Amino acid sequence: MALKALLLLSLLVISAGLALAKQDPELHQCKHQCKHQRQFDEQQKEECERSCEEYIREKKERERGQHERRRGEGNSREEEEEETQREENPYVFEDKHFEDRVRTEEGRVQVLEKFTKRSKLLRGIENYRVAILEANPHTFIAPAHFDAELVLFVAMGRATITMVREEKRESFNVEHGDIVRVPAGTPVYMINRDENEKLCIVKILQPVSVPGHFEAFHGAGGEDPESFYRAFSWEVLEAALKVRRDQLEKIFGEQRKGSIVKASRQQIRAMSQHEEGPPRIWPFGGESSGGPVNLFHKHPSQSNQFGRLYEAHPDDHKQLQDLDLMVSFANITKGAMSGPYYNSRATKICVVIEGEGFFEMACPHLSSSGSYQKVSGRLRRGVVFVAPAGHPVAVIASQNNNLQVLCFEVNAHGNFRFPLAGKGNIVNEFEREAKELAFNLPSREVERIFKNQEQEFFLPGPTKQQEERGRAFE
Ligand SMILES: [Cu+2]
Repeated sequence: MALKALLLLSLLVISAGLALAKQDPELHQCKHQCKHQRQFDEQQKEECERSCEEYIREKKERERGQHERRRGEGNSREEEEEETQREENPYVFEDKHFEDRVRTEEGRVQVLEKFTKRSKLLRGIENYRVAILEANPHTFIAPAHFDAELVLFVAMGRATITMVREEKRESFNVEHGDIVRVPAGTPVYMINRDENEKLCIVKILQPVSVPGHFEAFHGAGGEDPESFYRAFSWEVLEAALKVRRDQLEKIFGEQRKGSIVKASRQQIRAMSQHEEGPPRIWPFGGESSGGPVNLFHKHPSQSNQFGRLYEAHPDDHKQLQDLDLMVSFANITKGAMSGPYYNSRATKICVVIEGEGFFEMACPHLSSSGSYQKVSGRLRRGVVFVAPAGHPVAVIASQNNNLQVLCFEVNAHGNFRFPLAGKGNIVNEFEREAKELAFNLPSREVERIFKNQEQEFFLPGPTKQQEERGRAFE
């Protein structure tokens, strides 16, 4: 009897232990951080842990609510099927797919989830991550290095970016359209030097340590951003920096404002004027030394009344060469579209910078019936979409606003764009017999469609867009 009771008791203990171990990893992490806030007393730590629990509970409730709403929506079988297809569309990312890495009163850094989180179809670009930094006017973004190769695009505002390269410091004043390469591990910091305008920087990162994951390492900091110096024992730090512990505690204990903070006008002026390194020479200042390239100072590679395309190719820019990355920017006139076309080798990762519209893409992977699935998505500021190599795609601007899209194209070397409409479309290149045989129609009829094309790449968009969009999305 006693033995049985003992057994029961130990079982209870074990299952309680299991329940604890199964704690939500995010909750665990949150509580862990509470425990390690050195400035908190015991009561504050408890409060902090309680707010963690509350946060997770609310989050779970929100998620449950969303799930139920979704389930409640579709009535007919068909609608339900469409719903699953939309959920399985792994090529479009919206607000909810971003996570705040940094959030202070003066700005934030949002990181997009791993491309493979929803579907393995994007494993070809698994080792790329997208992040967006936003900072208020006259702010300082704390020094850090990353275990990732980094390419920045200034989407809005004016910044000064400073990098430390082997004992020398280089600063660049950058503005809308500038592309900056930050090699992995390079200490980098920046300011928003504009007094009124927000700074918005879109980043693509290629992790070099843990595939698909990157971290920021802050040395100069305190509690927030937490300095990595603090991870060392006092003994080691005292020896390394040759100062006493109380001085160390002071220097690594003051900063609590986070990694984006307000700067004074004087500080901004001083930091944006002390530009070291080679001066900027038109069109791309300091480019040979790895400085910025401005996309908009280049000639557009495509330009007509329906849109403009700017491209920075790795063959032309050393900064992008080893990453095999092309950066492009399309400004599609309202009511017009780009494509349809496909990339021969490159996979496009696109971020909508301004405007609205939608895209359509043919994907054989998502279809169960052996044909092509039409993948589509509504586009507006901040939406990210991916067009893999070989996939025919068209991007359409709304009737009301131009659509501005920034794209990072991975595997750019040797890539060709094959137009599927417009002048120079692939069918036009076929000889007569091939047209006849492929379409099973007289070549005249095929040519009437594919030869009757005036524009290239940017084309007039559908006139019945409203209807089209209605069909594509809801
Ligand atoms: Cu596909």
